[in-house]
Amino acid sequence: MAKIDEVKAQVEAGKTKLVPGLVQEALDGGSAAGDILQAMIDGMKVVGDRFSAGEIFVPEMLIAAKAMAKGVEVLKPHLAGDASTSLGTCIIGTVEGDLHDIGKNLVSMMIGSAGFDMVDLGVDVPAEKFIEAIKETPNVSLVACSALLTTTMPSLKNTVKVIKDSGLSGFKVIVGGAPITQEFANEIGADAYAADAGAAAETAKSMVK
Ligand code: B1M
Repeated sequence: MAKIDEVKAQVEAGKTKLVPGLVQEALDGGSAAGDILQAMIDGMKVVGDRFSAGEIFVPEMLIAAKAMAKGVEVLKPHLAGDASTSLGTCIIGTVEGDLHDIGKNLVSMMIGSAGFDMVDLGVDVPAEKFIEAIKETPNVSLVACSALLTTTMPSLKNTVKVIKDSGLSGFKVIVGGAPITQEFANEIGADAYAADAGAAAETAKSMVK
């Protein structure tokens, strides 16, 4: 089995201890960091599909997520660029009610590497906490909100509304996550939508420059 396929298989199996070494071996073997990342994302898709089919349960999803997070740690220096100018501060978080953070962490890493200073509020972040952070943080140029569940799309909508209604200004709001679409982003009044972490970084840069 090719190393990159092993990475995918061991993410699916939730082999937290094996994945970092396999990622390193894949890098050493010449695989591109982006391809290794995609293999892990594909592995998580398989995990999600198995969960939907009732073949596995939340603990297995959680273990697979931990394995992927360990693999991403190894990939980090190879994915992130070295932006020298600051484009201001980006406040990022997963919205209230939602505990998924792997995608948000990748988006944070890529936006950070595009030249933003990052303030990561974590997961399950109430709209009011975004507001507090915007008020307390100097030079905020971007607020990034992630949502991974269809059931937390209303929470994302509320978050954007609370931010927009707050009267605070000087920054843009970008949203994303698996169930989110450009159409939904438009509907809830976000300034931008990105489908993945790379697009989020590109969009973030173009919005504040
Ligand atoms: Co959950 N989960 N989960 N889960 N989970 C999904 C999302 C699901 C699709 C699985 C499935 O059923 N097939 C499903 C959602 C179905 C739906 O909403 N229609 C689901 C469910 C149902 C649930 C629970 C409700 C299960 C339960 O308890 N019965 C529960 C909810 C908990 C909660 O949040 N309140 C739950 C729990 C969990 C775990 C905690 C066990 C774990 C998360 C651990 C963690 O994140 N630390 C987990 C996992 C691992 C998954 C899957 C398998 C993988 C998610 C992931 O990390 N993907 C997922 C299935 C899947 O996604 N295929 C699933 C890899 C990651 C890189 O992709 O997060 O999509 P993603 O991020 C992408 C893009 O979306 C985008 O960029 C990233 C990549 O470049 N993006 C942005 C993300 N944020 C962005 C922000 C942006 C721009 C782009 O701008 C700001």
